[in-house]
Amino acid sequence: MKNILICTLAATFVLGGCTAGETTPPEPFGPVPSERQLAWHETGIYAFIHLTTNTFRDLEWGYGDADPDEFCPEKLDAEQWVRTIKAAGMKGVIITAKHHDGFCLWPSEFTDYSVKNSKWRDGKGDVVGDLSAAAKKYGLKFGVYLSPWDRHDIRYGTPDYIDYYRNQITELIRNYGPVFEVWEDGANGGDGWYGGLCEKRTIDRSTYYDWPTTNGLIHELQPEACIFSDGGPDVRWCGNESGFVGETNWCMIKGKDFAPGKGDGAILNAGDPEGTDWIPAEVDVSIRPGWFWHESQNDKVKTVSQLMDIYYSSVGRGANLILNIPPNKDGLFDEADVKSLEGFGRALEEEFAFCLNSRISKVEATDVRGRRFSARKAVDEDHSTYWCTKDNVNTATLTCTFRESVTVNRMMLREHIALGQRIESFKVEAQDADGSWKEIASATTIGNKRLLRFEDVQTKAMRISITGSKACPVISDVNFYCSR
Ligand code: FUL
Repeated sequence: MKNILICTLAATFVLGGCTAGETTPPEPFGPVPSERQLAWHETGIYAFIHLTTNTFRDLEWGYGDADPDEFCPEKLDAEQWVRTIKAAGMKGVIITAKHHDGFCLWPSEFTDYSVKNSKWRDGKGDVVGDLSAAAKKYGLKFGVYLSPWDRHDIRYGTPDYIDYYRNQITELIRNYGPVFEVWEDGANGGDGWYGGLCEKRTIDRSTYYDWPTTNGLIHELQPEACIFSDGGPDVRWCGNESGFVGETNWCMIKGKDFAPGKGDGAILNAGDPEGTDWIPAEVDVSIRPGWFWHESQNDKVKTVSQLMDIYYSSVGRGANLILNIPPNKDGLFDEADVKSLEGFGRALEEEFAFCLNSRISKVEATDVRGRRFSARKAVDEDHSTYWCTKDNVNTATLTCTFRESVTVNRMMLREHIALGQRIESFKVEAQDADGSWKEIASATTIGNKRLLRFEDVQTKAMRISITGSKACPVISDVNFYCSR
């Protein structure tokens, strides 16, 4: 009896002042990410490794005719790569197991054109195996790039080649997994060695590979693996190789309009607010001008500040970043690349080391769905909780007052994307000593993450106004930082 009374009282208290629905989360809006995509969004930044016979021939696209003996990275040390990747603050690594030249960096049972027929380590070497083991040892996620275009193999262009491709992707996942991402490159078709026939071969990019079957196989073998290609199915290309996604970046596109090597670059860059499928953007860029190592580019390694700009225009706009670091002829990252990456790792840590949220004394919002979704949920440390307004309230303001005056120059905002991407525009203002509000920044989409950097602002209060949203805003994080 006593228990029943307490429960009744508690229920009355919780519901007091609320109408039904205020304590239930909003319905998902539009396309939403799958479990594997949600995990991918948390990965943020990872490394790309481009290595093959090209490295020894000073080439970007090998013709497919190099002798396996030319592949000879005498000092190859995958742990050196992985240590550097970790020091740069990256969470994973993807390797070109086979690039367009067709040479396989693992001893595949489905071709002779691989490390097993190279004099490197007497044919006993296995670059993919070494890297997968090093990644496990150091706690990095691991992924594979298997070029759909193969300029070496005589089967390329025939149905047999599709079996070959599927056998190899199966072999890679089974022997070296778990993999978090599989990269299906769009570059395709043209001239090549093709078993010595040295000719031009053209395929139909939309039909030749029968991608739905291959992708189904990958997902069956490795349900956690996100598949990257120009148009997904899980992750899309950002439309350029220069290191940026659109200032406005929606995670949605109409997947049916795309295939590897086929699609509208502008849509890939910005996404499509009316898109029917959740296919977020990945920004792929190299630390050097080329994807492969070239001695002539040793003095063209991107600086810490260039890498930071790329970080803000990729991760900072809600995309993921895959940064390529090509090993040299010895099979090692060059000193210049290591120096830049270590510096970048330190800079990244310093950038967000000093969070000011613990100094917030009061958080108010112009609308709150219910106590479970209070304004405070946006500034707590828990990414899984969020501030949310009532249905149909699509504009709102969140005001944070600090205990004492603080210096702010960085911000991070995140939507709770499990319920869809909603916000179209927002602005940030700081309160002046005289009580008036001054605009500090404004931007469009938020999505998984939006990073802002601005000049030092000395203030006792900041407010964020959602000025446009497709449905009630659902915000999991609003973090303020002071970077020195
Ligand atoms: C492109 C390829 O042609 C380049 O060689 C490189 O692998 C890059 C990541 O993708 O499409």
